[in-house]
Amino acid sequence: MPQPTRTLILLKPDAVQRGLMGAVISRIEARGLKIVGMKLLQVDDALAHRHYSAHVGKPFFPGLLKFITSSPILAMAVQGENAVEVMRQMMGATDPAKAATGTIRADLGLAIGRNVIHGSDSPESAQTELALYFKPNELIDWRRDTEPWITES
Ligand code: IDP
Ligand code: MG
Repeated sequence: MPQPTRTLILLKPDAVQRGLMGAVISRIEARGLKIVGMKLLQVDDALAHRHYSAHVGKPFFPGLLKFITSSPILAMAVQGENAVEVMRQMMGATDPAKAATGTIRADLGLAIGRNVIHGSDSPESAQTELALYFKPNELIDWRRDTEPWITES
């Protein structure tokens, strides 16, 4: 039986401003994934540079930095079997115009620079990214009584 893993999900400033937090959270809950941490926060320049260190220097980085620090985000730790991969599939391709219909980015977004959601791209980056946003005691290992109706484990 696959062990549950955790991933970092951010509802970006566009999602918060557009009132889409509930719509995205509903999809995550309905899929059977479990939210084990949640925080509304304002990303500052330092955190943005750490989170997007791989993109510093790219042509779109200044715009990305301005966008991600422009307004609050909702950070979530999401847990479940293959949570990283499942969330990436649910999110869809980086550019909402190219994302498959039915994915969060395709259904709720139009432009690559306003693509609603971030999700870690590997279990390793999930560990690193979760530590940027959450202290260990802010992640709650709670028992969900519907678990046997969602997985066989
Ligand atoms: P991902 O979010 O699907 O993992 P990455 O390539 O890691 O995509 O890029 C990180 C974020 O940078 C994207 O989600 C998007 O907000 C922004 N971004 C990436 N490429 C572009 C671009 O070409 N123009 C504008 N923003 C971009
Ligand atoms: Mg990425």
